[in-house]
Amino acid sequence: MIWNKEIECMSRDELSALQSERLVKTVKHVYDNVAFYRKKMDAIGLLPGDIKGVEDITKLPFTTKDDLRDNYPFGLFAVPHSEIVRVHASSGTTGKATVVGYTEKDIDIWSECVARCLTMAGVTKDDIIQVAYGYGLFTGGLGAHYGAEKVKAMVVPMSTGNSKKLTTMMVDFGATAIACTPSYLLYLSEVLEQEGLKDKIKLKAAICGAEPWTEKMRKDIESRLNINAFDIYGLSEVMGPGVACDCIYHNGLHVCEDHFLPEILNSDTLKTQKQGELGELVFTTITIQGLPLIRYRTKDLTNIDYSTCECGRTSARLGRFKGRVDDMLIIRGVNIFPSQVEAALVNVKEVSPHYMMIVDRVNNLDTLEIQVELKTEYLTDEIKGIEKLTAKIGQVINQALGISAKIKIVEPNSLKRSEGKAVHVIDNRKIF
Ligand code: DLL
Repeated sequence: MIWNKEIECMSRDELSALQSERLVKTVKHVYDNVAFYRKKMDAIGLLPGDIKGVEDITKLPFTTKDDLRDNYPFGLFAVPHSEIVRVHASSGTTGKATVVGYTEKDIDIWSECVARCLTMAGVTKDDIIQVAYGYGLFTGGLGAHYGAEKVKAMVVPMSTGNSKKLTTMMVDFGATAIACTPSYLLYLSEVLEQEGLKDKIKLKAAICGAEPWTEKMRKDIESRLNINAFDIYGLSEVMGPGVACDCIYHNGLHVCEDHFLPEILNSDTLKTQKQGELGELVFTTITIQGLPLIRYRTKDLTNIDYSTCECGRTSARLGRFKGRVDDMLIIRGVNIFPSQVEAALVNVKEVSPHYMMIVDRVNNLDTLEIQVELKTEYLTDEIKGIEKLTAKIGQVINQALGISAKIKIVEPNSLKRSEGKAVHVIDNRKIF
């Protein structure tokens, strides 16, 4: 089933005309209402009138996560606060969150996009869907929730955390769909097995995203639970989940291109890659009012295919994500930059700024250990003192990252020093 046939199956020419019209409006909107963009455009002598259509996109300046952080919290909003009905936030590179604001219309657009994705996954008003992304500042929970209500499914807002309750309700309610991270779904499949509930579920589809996963992992989930698993993509800055999703043919993720204009660029030269070539995904939002973004560098690596899909949709399809250009990690669905650990540790006087993050996946759950070096002057044999310090650092890290980590205090000068770029992460999950 297709949620919005007129748009999703529009001819590429018609779509391009629509995108051009919307891009022109967006550029004027940001020039008139966001000092940051006005300054950037003035600096290169670009006027809104110079942008006549999508073919002019490369004339526009880029936006990065740092720009959002530098304008924290509301500096890039393009409407007065009275027009904003909701905010969400995600991790910034050094502690400060990036904050996103939505007008009522933005929330409608978001729900429409998620509704399209859920429809690709076969979810209808007859389904019972458990939303097991986190609710709160993270966009996953509420984003999926509103989209699921839009398709008029029965929504069970589980959020994350209580896996036994979730699996029990999955059986008792006869849930037919679930939206959560792929690693959490693998974990849930184990819980179902342990609880002897696996044969009792009615699940048909899972809409998984928020972190990288492989085609092998998708197939593994499908065979373990006897369901169809779909890949949904999005990022808070550009709305949240629902920017793109794969259909029943699992041949790339259909972008909601009438709202988000994708480009794939070589991240060194910033030149457009050829169709099919791997590069950095860049988005320009063309209908968003609250926080419109021009050429936002997602730092996600993928490729694009503009051919019509077997399902009939004409929207461009993104290949499975192949990693990131920067050092952002996604641990238990939470975005983490090593620099956040560094920023947190400088506040702990007993330890040096040398640290190592060891990421792994045990029983399908991500684990994070942070090894921290004690300063020589605080070296002690007293176990109680070390335990206290470990707990203190644990708290500091939890506050900074939003997830817990196992803290291991190590002896002064024991962590390997690097001669080139410091290596702060060992990721044993081997996702890519
Ligand atoms: O993760 C939004 C979301 C929620 C997407 C629920 C899908 C489902 P952020 O926390 O801002 O937003 O993280 C965005 O997560 O730039 C990617 O690096 C990664 N990511 C999201 N979806 C996928 C996916 C949400 N399907 C960052 N495959 C993005 C690979 C993904 N990576």
